Amino acid sequence: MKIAVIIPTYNERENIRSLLDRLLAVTKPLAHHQCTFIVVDDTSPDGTAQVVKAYRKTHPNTVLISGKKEGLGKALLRGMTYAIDDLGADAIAQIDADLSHDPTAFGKFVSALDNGSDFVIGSRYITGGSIPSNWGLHRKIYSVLGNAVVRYGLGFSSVHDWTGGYRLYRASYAKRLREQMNKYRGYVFQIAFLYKSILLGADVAEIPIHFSDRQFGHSKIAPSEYIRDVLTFVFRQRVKRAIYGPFLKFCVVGSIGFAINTIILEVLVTLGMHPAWGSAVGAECAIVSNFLLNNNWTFGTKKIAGIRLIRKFFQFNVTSLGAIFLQAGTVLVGTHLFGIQQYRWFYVPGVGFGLLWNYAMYSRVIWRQKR
Ligand SMILES: Nc1nc2c(ncn2[C@@H]2O[C@H](COP(=O)(O)OP(=O)(O)OP(=O)(O)O)[C@@H](O)[C@H]2O)c(=O)[nH]1
Ligand SMILES: [Mg+2]
Repeated sequence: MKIAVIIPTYNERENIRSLLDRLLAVTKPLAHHQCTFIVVDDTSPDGTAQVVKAYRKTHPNTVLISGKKEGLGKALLRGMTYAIDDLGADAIAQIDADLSHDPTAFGKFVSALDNGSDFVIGSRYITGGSIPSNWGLHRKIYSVLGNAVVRYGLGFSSVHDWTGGYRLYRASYAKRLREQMNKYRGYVFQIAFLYKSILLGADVAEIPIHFSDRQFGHSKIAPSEYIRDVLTFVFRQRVKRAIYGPFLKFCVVGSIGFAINTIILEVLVTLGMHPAWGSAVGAECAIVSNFLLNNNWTFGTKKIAGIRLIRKFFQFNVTSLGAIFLQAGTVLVGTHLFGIQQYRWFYVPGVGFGLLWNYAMYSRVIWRQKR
């Protein structure tokens, strides 16, 4: 397998040679794998590029890509593009240049890929992994909390470390995602790339790593910009998933149900039926339509079949009562406080509460994902 190892550098003159030496030592014995090291340097003022150029003379499997400073994400993307287009790599690795990531762990990453994983990440937050014990409390909290926000915010809690930059993945993910990755210029690139790979179905493996503080040079991360980018990313993705996910379909199904309810009521009243009965028949027809459409479309991936269908349909009717109570309760409280004429002001939020209730019941009870 051809592995391209991307090493982004900005002012890493004191670290880069040592990292390359150590990486070479651990990758040499890897039979069946051919590694190329791509240093992506943003014309570091400290002369990192000169060190790499000198190193290349005796180590031809080292490549230097120089560019202007546009952020870590842009640098990683340049490295990916070179790995795909120029090297024809099968797998791509990323490692920080500041020796925070231990190169001796790299063999475990390769084994995990050999064993069938698609995306291997170095993890500080699983058993066997760690962050530096000498970090102050605020830095530990910042690191753990930041990671937790991403982990739970994006809703893939089985992956423990989202913000690290030590990874190895199949090049196919970089090929499929590189166009979309263009918009993530900074450190959020790491999170976005992992997230999008998971959405494409990547099987993630985590290797415990000890993260050590850099000894030379300075951190380039700008905390306020990073926090803003991460929160924006997590929020946007959740909204996107909510809009394009089952919720939108649920609303469409609900609207069809509402139309069925209204039409049947009007037809039956025209035929001479009492509106109360017409309304009840219409409501039950809407419930049947909602149940079938939700089962086949909204929650089609968790479709209920066979004899369970009858039990679940009964459950569906019972949970729908909750929405009716919420709607009626809101109207009751509102009219009690502000007078009967104001009922429309409370009918609308009442319908909204009922909608949320139904969605929660359908997704968490009726069409609950079996674990
Ligand atoms: N080419 C390039 N590399 C960058 C840029 N920003 C950071 N890097 C590199 O990305 C890696 C991680 O950056 P660090 O500044 O160490 O950030 P960090 O490891 O997330 O944070 P610390 O825990 O403070 O070290 C290092 O190898 C940096 O040299 C950039 O704009 N361009
Ligand atoms: Mg670092």
